Amino acid sequence: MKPKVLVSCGKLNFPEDVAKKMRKLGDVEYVSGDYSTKLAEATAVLVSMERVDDAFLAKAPKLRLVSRFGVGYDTVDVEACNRRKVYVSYTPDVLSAAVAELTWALILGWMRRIPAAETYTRTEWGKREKGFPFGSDVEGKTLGILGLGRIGSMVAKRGAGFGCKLIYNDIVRRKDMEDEYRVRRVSFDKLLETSDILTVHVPLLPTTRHMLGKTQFNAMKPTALVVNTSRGPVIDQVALAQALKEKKIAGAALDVWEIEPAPLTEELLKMENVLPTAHIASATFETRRKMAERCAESIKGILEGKRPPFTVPEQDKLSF
Ligand code: 8YV
Repeated sequence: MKPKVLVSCGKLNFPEDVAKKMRKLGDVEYVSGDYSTKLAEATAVLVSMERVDDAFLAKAPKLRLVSRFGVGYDTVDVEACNRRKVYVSYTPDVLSAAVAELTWALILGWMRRIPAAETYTRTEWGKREKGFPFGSDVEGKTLGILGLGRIGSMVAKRGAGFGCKLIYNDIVRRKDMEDEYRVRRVSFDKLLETSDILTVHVPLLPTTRHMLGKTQFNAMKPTALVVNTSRGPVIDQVALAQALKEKKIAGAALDVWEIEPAPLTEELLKMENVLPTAHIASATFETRRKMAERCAESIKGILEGKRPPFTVPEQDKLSF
């Protein structure tokens, strides 16, 4: 009997032809909804945003690999995987450009009021009534980047092209980026005070949860825009809605949410100065295929009895 591989991210994300290449080595099954009973026989599982914790792993005694379809693996308890000798792989790098592009689409969309302009064009333009959607320049604005890692750096590079002043805050200094793109490292407080546009690119960790809340919004410019394409819980959404109502900041463009899918009752979805998207940052045909291929390489590795490539950094020195 061939080893069992479960794929929970659907055929759009993990195309049939990629799955086909693995079928010589394993029995690949697409799953959806609650697939916990199928875990009993699984050797590898490709996960989307579902939580992989002790309870999940307890149902999967034969599991050797959790392949995360994405770069963020806050949904996977890596320590629990280590205890059970299960590798965790992810898909860094291949999606950085797509996420940076969506970040810029949100920045430009909000600054130039594209959603309002679209509505105006479809409804009011011919009537020549009030409401012409004036926006703001991006050139010359200070772009504050919280987290200058793989994705933050790509956002900075594009920001240089748009003529922004670039500042960043990160626990790691990026001298290479400072030299090449004139991006200046500042304290977290300075980043909040100085940014016209603040864009978030940190992973979700205990130390970054609610990193932006009431105190931080109060410290920002009343004209500032906050953009988030990282993880919803990095921002305290209740505090954000309050800050927007009290005009402590001017707006937000959000691709990620504390609860996903964001419930339609969510206050931020009803605000005109919020530009919302549905966690689509990596959702391009090209990027999702690259992500699928990365996952397939890791799965192939485990099915061939090798150490899989693209394991998470916490497992760099581990071999099971
Ligand atoms: C999701 C992401 O993984 O890379 C990440 O961490 O958040 C996204 O690319 C993707 O939406 C499906 O799981």
